[in-house]
Amino acid sequence: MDGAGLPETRSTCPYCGVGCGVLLRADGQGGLTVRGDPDHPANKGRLCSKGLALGETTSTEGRLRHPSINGQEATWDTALQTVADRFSQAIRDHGPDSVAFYVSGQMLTEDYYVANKLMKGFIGSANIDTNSRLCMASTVAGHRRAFGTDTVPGTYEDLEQADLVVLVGSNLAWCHPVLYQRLAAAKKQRPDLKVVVIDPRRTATCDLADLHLQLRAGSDVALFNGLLTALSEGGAVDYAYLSHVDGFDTALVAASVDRMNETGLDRRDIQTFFNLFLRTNRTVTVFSQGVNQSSAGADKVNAILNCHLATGRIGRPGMGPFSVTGQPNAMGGREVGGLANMLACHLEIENPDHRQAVRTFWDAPVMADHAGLKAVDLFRAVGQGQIKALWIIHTNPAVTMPDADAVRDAIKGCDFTVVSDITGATDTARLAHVLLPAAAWGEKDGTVTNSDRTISRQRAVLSPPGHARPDWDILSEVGRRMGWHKAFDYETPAEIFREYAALSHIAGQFDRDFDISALSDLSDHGYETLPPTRWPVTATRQGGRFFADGQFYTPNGKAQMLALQYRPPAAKTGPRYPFRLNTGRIRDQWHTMTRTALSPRLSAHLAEPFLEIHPDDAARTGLGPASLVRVTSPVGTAILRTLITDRVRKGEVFAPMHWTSDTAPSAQIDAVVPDVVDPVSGQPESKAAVVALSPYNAGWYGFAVSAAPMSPTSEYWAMSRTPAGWRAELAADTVPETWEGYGRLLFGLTDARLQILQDTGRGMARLAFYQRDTLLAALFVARDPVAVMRDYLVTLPGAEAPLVLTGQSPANMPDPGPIVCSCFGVGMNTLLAAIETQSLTTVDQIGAALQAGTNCGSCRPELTALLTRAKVAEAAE
Ligand SMILES: Nc1nc2c(c(=O)[nH]1)N[C@H]1C(S)=C(S)[C@@H](COP(=O)(O)OP(=O)(O)OC[C@H]3O[C@@H](n4cnc5c(=O)[nH]c(N)nc54)[C@H](O)[C@@H]3O)O[C@H]1N2
Ligand SMILES: Nc1nc2c(c(=O)[nH]1)N[C@H]1C(S)=C(S)[C@@H](COP(=O)(O)OP(=O)(O)OC[C@H]3O[C@@H](n4cnc5c(=O)[nH]c(N)nc54)[C@H](O)[C@@H]3O)O[C@H]1N2
Ligand code: SF4
Ligand SMILES: [Mo]
Repeated sequence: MDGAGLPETRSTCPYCGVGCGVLLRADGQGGLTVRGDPDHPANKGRLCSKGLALGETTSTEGRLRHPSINGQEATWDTALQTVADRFSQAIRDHGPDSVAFYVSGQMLTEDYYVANKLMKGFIGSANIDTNSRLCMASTVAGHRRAFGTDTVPGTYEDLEQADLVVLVGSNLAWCHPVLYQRLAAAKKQRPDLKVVVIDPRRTATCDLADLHLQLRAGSDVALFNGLLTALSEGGAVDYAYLSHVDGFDTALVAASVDRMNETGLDRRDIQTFFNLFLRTNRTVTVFSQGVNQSSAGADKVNAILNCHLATGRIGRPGMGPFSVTGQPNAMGGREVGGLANMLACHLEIENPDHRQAVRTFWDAPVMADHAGLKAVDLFRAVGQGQIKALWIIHTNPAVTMPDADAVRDAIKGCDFTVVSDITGATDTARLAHVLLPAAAWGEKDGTVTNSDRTISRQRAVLSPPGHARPDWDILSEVGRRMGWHKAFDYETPAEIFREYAALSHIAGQFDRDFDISALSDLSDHGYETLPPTRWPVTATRQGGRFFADGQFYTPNGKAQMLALQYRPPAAKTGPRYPFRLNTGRIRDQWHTMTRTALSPRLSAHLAEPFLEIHPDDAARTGLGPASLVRVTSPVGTAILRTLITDRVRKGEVFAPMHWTSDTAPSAQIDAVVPDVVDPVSGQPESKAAVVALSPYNAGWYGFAVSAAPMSPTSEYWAMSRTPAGWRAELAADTVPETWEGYGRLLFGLTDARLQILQDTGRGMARLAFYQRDTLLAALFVARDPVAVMRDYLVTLPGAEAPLVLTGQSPANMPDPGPIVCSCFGVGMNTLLAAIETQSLTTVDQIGAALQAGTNCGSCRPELTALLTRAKVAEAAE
């Protein structure tokens, strides 16, 4: 309870793998207030911008309320029977491997458990793979090769206790913001804590870095092989610990082939990094998608693990390799056997004893006896007609799989596709034969595991809209209707969790590390009140770290170092495709934006898709500031806004992954990324496509604001939400017959009063639509990218705004500029003005003056960058 007197419910944030605890209070009318849970070990009360905006994203607007079959509303009874019948029929006619599930690291452990049990134990196929294949598969493979198990050895506290934190391919400031804040706080307290960032881009995370190694994309193995050699030559090898490790000598021989020129880094910077690593015992190496999403992803992981094994810096306070997970339950999915090549509880599908034990435990009729198709192969098989029935749950592969257009075509061509989602407005949901409404976060109960093995409860505080049901419940009922009544007779998630915990006891008997058997007799009340709990949880052990004792889970109990050779990314740049395309995330959006884009605050940070390009490359490609650029790869094309910046290396460009047909149809970046995968892990190389760039010179450019959603049709458009409605960027080749006609169609305003200003000779038009004096919508058109005060104009729809057509704010109402602090809505112009007029020199002073950066803190790296910019400008004067 807090001051307001209403009870608060503890739950867990549904976004990133930090797994922050939240305190939720429903207002009884569908609204929700959210604050950080001071007692949760992951965040101790902190939240980032996305977590804080959760209350703005739980409205039932746009939610699926009932099942549908071929677009027609259907009852649950008909829909579920159709799913069960069509899957059963495909299995009868074509065998168990003719069906597949594609699921998600955002599902609850209980959802995952039921899906996995149904596919692997009852249907008898392992054709269940998850979007974690695009996310964590290389780490899973690397961990298993080195440790014999997929286990993160350490805990979050290690980042705070370390003397050196190396961040490899991780934009922690934007993607794991609360963990970043914990690290920033530790560094502030103990400035001797050094941070090294290894990333081809200068990201917001570099704000904290003592050293940024801006290496060439894909060259991490060359760098870490060099490091292993330096550790050996510099006397940092822990020979006592090596008695627990095989493969040191061969790994060292392979590593001694010097390929460090491939990194493109200055040798002195490399040496600085090596020296730091050499002399710092308490070292944590955090890694993420810059490592995993690579055709050498598993090798990159093992190159990092090699260095930690050789120095014995593993599983001890402040020491260890640390893969941070992306999705809220990426870790839980790995534990519960969500990947096509695993069984539940770290048991292995290739191991007949493991299979038999699971089969007996489940009393399963048939057990999958070989690994199933991994995501990319799975959708290829769908495309080739080998999969007759496909069920996609909690993920949007038509947007996020590589070669996304081919994936979309494959799904479209599948005989029978089921999609479970919370909204029907996704590129994948639109392709479903049967569309099932899922209960969303905040409406259902279950567990998730975060990056440091802490299992936390998500709890329901809202009612699902219409007939929506939790995923575990939908899956269980299909299992029952397929004839396995007893095995899927679950009534609560607690029952599922207890069964899962009991299964982990068997895993313990096979000497697997994932053992939570002490939770197998948890009462319903115990489940309801389960506090955050780090596994293992057995009669004799709870939580802690792994591997300091030298006990591994390989057949001979020793860790394995690997002999690794640097391999460049699969696609080669050349005259035809001279640029390397890196892709990733932005601070305030989550993947395909089905939830975060509902929040105007989150949408204000970066409202449009963009391509970061170095100034020299922009000049030689003929790209001006804010112009549009066409990005073409061997598989597809996209149009993006040019963002000229020296944050990227020459020859490398970066685009975010978030936009879809609903938000910016020509900016879907996975249409450009080919489906090349790592041969070991099957994880796609999402960050190293090769592309050609050319200016997209449109016939006209437009900027529009509106109180209601718009219906753009132009070649290029990008639309996002604002506090007053919507905004859109537009561009197209052909000038419409009349701007009035175009505007009325765009805004759906047939009779509204129009104010128009036109100069046909200069290709300029400005239109404002009113109801009486209230502005409904406005459109600004020019022959070049439109220069108007966007951040002022977006505030006007719904207001009395007689003077819109100037496109400028009146002198007494300065344009705040693009939003930097989304908590308090503070724009860049406001910040720069205050920095100058009030001579602010620190982020804390900015906070005192404008509040910016004082709530969630996610924008603090950007505030530092603005201070630096202001200082540079002053020095230049
Ligand atoms: N705001 C936000 N946060 C998120 C998410 C989100 O959608 N939005 N998604 C969550 C999920 S599922 C995930 S998996 C995580 C991902 O978290 P991160 O991995 O931190 O995020 P990315 O932006 O995908 O990529 C990280 C960095 O890898 C760099 N990189 C690219 N190629 C290379 C390379 O060859 N070597 C090295 N060393 N670096 C390289 C990129 O420049 C980029 O800055 O974020 C989670 N958190
Ligand atoms: N180019 C490029 N591509 C990438 C990446 C990259 O860095 N670059 N990153 C990859 C990575 S790491 C990841 S994790 C993936 C993520 O990619 P996806 O998982 O495909 O993206 P999301 O937008 O998170 O999709 C989640 C879907 O689940 C729905 N949903 C929300 N809540 C529920 C619920 O409770 N139940 C059900 N059934 N549905 C729900 C949402 O509406 C949404 O449609 O993208 C991958 N693709
Ligand atoms: S860091 Fe932000 S997105 Fe990640 S779990 Fe915490 S509040 Fe949620
Ligand atoms: Mo991910």
